[in-house]
Amino acid sequence: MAMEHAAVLEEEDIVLSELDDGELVEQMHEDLYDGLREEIVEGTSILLERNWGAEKVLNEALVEGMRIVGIDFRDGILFVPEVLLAANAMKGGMEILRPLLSETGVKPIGKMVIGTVKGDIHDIGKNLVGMMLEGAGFEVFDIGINNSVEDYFEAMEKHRPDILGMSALLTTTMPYMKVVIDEMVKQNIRDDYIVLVGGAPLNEEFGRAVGADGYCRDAAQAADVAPAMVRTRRLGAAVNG
Ligand code: B1M
Repeated sequence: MAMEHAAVLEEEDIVLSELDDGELVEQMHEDLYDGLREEIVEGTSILLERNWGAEKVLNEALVEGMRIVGIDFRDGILFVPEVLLAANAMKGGMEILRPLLSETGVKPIGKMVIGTVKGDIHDIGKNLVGMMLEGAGFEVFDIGINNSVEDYFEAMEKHRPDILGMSALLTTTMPYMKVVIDEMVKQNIRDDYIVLVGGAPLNEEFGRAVGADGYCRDAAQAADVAPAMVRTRRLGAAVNG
């Protein structure tokens, strides 16, 4: 009890704005671990005030902190409720970064529908990809989590995107990407869209095996390849009449 009390006091004593950049980032990793949303929001704002770019805050403070949470979740040190709190804290920071990441002011260079596949409720990575694509000048339609073939088809029909993006974080849900792509082939619409897939358990080989046009390791890579793929496709369409 005395130890707990001391820890609370110690936490209360920390004034985030008085920490230097390195200490603050480290503290944010700890606060993310402890699921402290308010502190993450405050830390994010402080780093931005110190002229950190939104992408640097995202990668060094938030994504890195979440990576540590992931390791301890895997090793059975953290459990689902704690990880949910960490995810909620991360979302607090992401809400501040979102408009900055997408603040390009350029006319949309393409449209993307993105969603996590059926049976899978992980959405942090997918949200990041959406944000980065917005940042790269895309109009993004995020259809959320747990999407069936019908959900993806409905969104494609409604938004007519250049790209369909699918995310999966579980080895048990990633095969569903093939179900969606196979149905696109069956309905003769596969070639109407660029299909990009991503998520921690995937790799290039898996992307090829399910028949996607590309696999993206992370959000930055997605933001890199997506515009190039849309340009190439449009050029091809123009050349072929
Ligand atoms: Co889950 N979970 N989880 N989880 N969870 C993992 C994925 C796991 C690896 C943890 C572990 O054991 N180490 C493990 C999967 C093991 C496996 O399949 N082999 C796991 C498990 C087992 C589970 C449950 C089954 C646990 C349980 O209930 N027993 C359960 C499943 C629920 C379900 O989906 N049906 C579950 C639940 C949860 C929470 C709800 C608690 C929470 C999700 C909260 C949320 O998303 N709103 C959660 C979390 C947070 C994680 C970890 C810790 C972190 C995931 C994350 O957000 N990473 C994760 C461990 C880990 O991955 N380190 C884990 C940060 C994010 C920025 O990275 O999502 O990889 P990531 O996205 C990256 C890239 O992958 C890529 O870009 C993103 C940004 O750079 N990318 C794309 C992702 N999607 C893309 C799409 C694209 C392109 C790139 O398309 C164009």
